[in-house]
Formats: sequence, C-alpha cells, structure tokens
Amino acid sequence: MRLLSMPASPYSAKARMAAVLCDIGVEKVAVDTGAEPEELTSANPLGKIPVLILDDGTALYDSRVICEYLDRTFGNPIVPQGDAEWREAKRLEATADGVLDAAILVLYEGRFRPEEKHHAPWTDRQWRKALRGLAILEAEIGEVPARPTIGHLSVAALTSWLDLRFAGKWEAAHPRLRQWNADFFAAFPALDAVKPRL
Ligand SMILES: N[C@@H](CCC(=O)N[C@@H](CS)C(=O)NCC(=O)O)C(=O)O
Repeated sequence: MRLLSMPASPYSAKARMAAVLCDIGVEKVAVDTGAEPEELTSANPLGKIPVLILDDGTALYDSRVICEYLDRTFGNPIVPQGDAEWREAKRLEATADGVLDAAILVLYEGRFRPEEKHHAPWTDRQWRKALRGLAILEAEIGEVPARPTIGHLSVAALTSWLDLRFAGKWEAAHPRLRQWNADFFAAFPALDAVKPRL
C-alpha cells in the first residue's frame, strides 16, 4: 500500500501512526498539495492528503476513512469495540480532528490569502472553535494509555502539529495536553518516528 502524505501533515500523521499500530508497512509518497499534482488529484478529487492507495489501486481518503480501513482490516487494534470505550475514543477523535479543521483554516488564511484580504472575524471564529475543543481535551485527557486508540492518535497528531504551527500560542493554556504529548511519544517511540515534523 502507498500513502500519499507529507511529514508535517497532522491528518497524514494519524494515518502513519494507525499503520504502525496495525503493524502494517506502507510506502510513504511525499506529495505537495499546493502543486495539485496529477498523482494526487487523480487519486483524491479533493486534492487533499492523506490518501491510501490499496494494492488493487483503490484510493481511500480521508484520514478517518483510512484509519477505519486499517483498523477493520487488521483486527481492530485502534478502535475499541465495546460501547463505552468506542464512544470515548470516537469523541476524542472528533474533538481533536475538529480542532485541527479549525486551526488549519487559520493557518491557511495566512498562507494562501493576501494580507489585505485577511478577515479577522473569520479566523477569530475558527480559533474560538479550536480553543473550545482544546479546553475539552485539556479537561478530559487521561493518563497515557497502554493501548492507544484512534482518539489518542488524533490528540497526539493535533498537539504535535500545534507545536509546529502555533508554537507559543497554545501550550501555556493547556499544560496537561502539552505534558501528555511528551509522555505519549516517550512511551511509544515507533509513533514518535512518524509524528508531524517539518
Ligand atoms: N478531513 C481530511 C482533511 C485533510 C486535509 O485537509 N489535509 C491537508 C494537509 S494537512 C491538505 O491536504 N490540504 C490541502 C488542501 O486543503 O488543499 C482528512 O481527515 O484527511
């Protein structure tokens, strides 16, 4: 299987970490989404990463679909099957992914739109979503788990990416999450190797 991705991409990191926990090797193919290469747009019309190309040529996107595919194909190592555990994992996943969705719009406003077109009410609104989600994660994140779920992978990808893109803007208000990230990757070096990095 081939994974179209980029090292810094948090959604790609979720898929890379899921593959590690599913104990399945994937060939990582770096793709510059900004250039909209044919290799990407022919696999994913949305032009986003990650995309997992299966051995039969099927292209799967987005990160949640890829993680679910890997989980169901390789014996449910990351999505708990019990009701209570499933709810907890999926709630964490949705919250962390939603924070990412909001924060990435803030990043893209600065990256893709000329400064005179920046619209602060819009980015402020997105940042408020991110902060509300982070507050929930800060309150609810527990100990580093012995067996990470998809929820933990999402939180780990999010917090590492915030370190890359919003350094100095998120950690002080979320000390438990910052410490959890450090403890999580210290506990799982194989996941540390595939976390978001520049
Ligand atoms: N919901 C998607 C989001 C994927 C996404 O936005 N990826 C970013 C890179 S981190 C991307 O491809 N951006 C390029 C674009 O939006 O055109 C997922 O979970 O995979």
